Amino acid sequence: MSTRRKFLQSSIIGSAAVLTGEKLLAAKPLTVAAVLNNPIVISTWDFGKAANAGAWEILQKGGRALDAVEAGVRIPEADESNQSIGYGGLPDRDGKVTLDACIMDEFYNCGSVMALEHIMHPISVARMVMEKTPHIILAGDGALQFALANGFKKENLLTAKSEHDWKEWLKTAKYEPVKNIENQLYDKTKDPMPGGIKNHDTIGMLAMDAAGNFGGACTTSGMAYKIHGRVGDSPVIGAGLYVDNEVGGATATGVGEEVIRIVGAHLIVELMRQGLSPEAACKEGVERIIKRNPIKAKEVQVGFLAMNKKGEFGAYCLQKGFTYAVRSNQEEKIYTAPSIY
Ligand code: SD4
Repeated sequence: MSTRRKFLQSSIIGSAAVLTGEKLLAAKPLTVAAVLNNPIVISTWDFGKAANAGAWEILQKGGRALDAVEAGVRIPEADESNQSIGYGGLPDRDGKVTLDACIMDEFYNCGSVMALEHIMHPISVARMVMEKTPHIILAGDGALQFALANGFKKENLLTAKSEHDWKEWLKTAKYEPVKNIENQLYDKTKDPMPGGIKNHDTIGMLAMDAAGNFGGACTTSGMAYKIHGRVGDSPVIGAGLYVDNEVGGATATGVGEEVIRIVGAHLIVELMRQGLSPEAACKEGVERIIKRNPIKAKEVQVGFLAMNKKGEFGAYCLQKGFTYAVRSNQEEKIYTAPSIY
C-alpha cells in the first residue's frame, strides 16, 4: 500500500474514531461511512443472535462497545436452556458449575474471572475486576468473595436438567472428562453424552460502536464434565478474546486447550495488523492448530471469529458446524463459518 493511501486510510479511520453515531452519518465527505461498517456486533453461534440484539439496543443509541458486549452476553448467561454458558451450564465432573469470563475495552483494559461458582453473570464480575481493582484476573473462591462483596447474589446455577444430564453421564463416564467432540462429530455410541448435548458452545462477542471503538466479551461454563478447577481459553486474555483498538478483535470457541497453546485471539489480531482479512487470519489460526498436531486436530472443534476496524468480519473453524451471528445497520444474519475438514 502506498504511503499516501495508508495516510488517507488512517486519517479517515482516525477522524471517525472521535465522531458520534449521529455525526458520523452527517459527516462529509461520505468516505467515512463507506469505510467503516459501524456500529456492528458479531458473536459466536446461533444463540449469538439474541445476544447481539441486547448489544444492539446500546449500540444503536450511540452507546459504548464495552457496555454493548457486556449487556449482550448477559443474555445467554441468564438463559437456562443454554447448557454451555452461565445459569444452566453443564457442571464439572463433581457436579459444580464453574464459569469463566473475560472482557476487554478500547484502551487495553481487561478483566477476567476463572472458575467462578454461584454467580449468574460472570461477565459483570470480570468488568468489575477490570474497573475496580488493580488486577486483571480473579479466580475461584477469591473471585466469588469479590463478587459477593460487590453486591452480586449467590445462586444455585445447576438446573434440574443439567443435574439430570450430569447424573446420566456419571453412570457410564468413569468419572473422566468427555472427549472434546461437538456437533456432527459427536457420536453417542462412542461417547455417552446424554441426549446428544453439545459439549461446549461459548459466547464470544465483538462490537465496534458508532465512535469506531471496539469492545469484546467472552463467557462460558467451559467444557462439560471437566476436572474441577480446569480453566479453558475463554477467560484468558489473548487466547479466548483479544481487542486492540488500532486493529480490531478476535474471539474463540471450541476446545480451549488448543486455543491457549497458540494464544489464538491475539495471534489473529496480529495477523490482521499485518494486513490479513479477518477470515484469512482466522484460517491461519486454525491451520496453526493443525500444524501442531494434525491427528488431534481432526478430532476436536475450534472456531475463531474476528472483525477489523473497517467492520469487516470473518470466521474459520476446524470442523463443519460453527456458526456466528452479525447485527449491523445492514444486516441481522447468521453465517456458517468455512471449515478445514
Ligand atoms: C473452553 N473454549 O472452556 C471453551 C469452551 C467453548 O465452545 O468454547 N466451547 O474450552
